[in-house]
Amino acid sequence: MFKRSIILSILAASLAVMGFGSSNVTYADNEPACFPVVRLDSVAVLSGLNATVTVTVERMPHVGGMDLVLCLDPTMQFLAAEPLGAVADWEYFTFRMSEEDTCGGGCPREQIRLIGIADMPDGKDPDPAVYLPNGPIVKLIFGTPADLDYICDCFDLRWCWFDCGNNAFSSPQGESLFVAYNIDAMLPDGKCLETGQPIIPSVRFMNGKICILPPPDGPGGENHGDCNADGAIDLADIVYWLDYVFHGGPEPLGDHFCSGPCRADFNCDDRVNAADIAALVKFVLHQPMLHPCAPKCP
Ligand SMILES: [Ca+2]
Ligand SMILES: [Ca+2]
Ligand SMILES: [Ca+2]
Repeated sequence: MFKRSIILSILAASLAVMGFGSSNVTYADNEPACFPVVRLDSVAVLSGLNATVTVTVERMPHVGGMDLVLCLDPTMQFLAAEPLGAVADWEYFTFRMSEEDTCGGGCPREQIRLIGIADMPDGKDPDPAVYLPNGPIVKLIFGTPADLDYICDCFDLRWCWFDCGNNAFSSPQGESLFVAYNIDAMLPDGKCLETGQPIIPSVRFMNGKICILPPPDGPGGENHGDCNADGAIDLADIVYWLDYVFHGGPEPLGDHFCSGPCRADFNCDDRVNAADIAALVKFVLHQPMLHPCAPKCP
């Protein structure tokens, strides 16, 4: 039932884009603040590490399928997408990527398409709860460049539209599509509003970004916390620090970069105190995180 209707709705959208059908537009009558939201995270990640960006849905009515398209700067390397929450229990989920230039030249962009269908024609019905996928729905994983030229740069992740069926959720029976509340601005040719398919412009799509943090090995920074001067910051340094400060153990080994007490001063505030061991423990247990002495972005 549903699968047939989603196929019909896709067909209807295609026919509509080709100019068939009559105007049949339904506008949501609530305030934009109450509209369903589809949101991309903004995240910051150390240069060269993978960035995880979550797609989150809020206030969405019951839906049975989605077709989402986002565009990103090719500097970010898209690696994978994984369904989350209710969408992880949908019967079909796939992602595709394309590097084709769909904007007429001169604007290289990469596109990621996320397609999900709650109920496929496999004789099984999904749990009714999957039709209400509010919360995180997809995890996107990107590789970031290790190139120092990108330090402190941010790269946009934007929802993008090439035709009416992009960035749309279908109703559970597939008879209508929930699209961007401002779809006429996203597809300025107005084609989407002229389709014969019931579309409900109601969803607020919010963009995200990935920002690249400086590496934690700024001048001298890597020495702060390396109490045993072996070039790594790990559990042994916590032990060394505790012994030095609380049990009268030996001073950390200094060098011309960083004196002994300098190495115990993990957070670079020129004092050795409890704040250093707290930050050091957090750093060792929760790496990768930014070293407190790393150069900061403006
Ligand atoms: Ca099924
Ligand atoms: Ca060490
Ligand atoms: Ca300190």
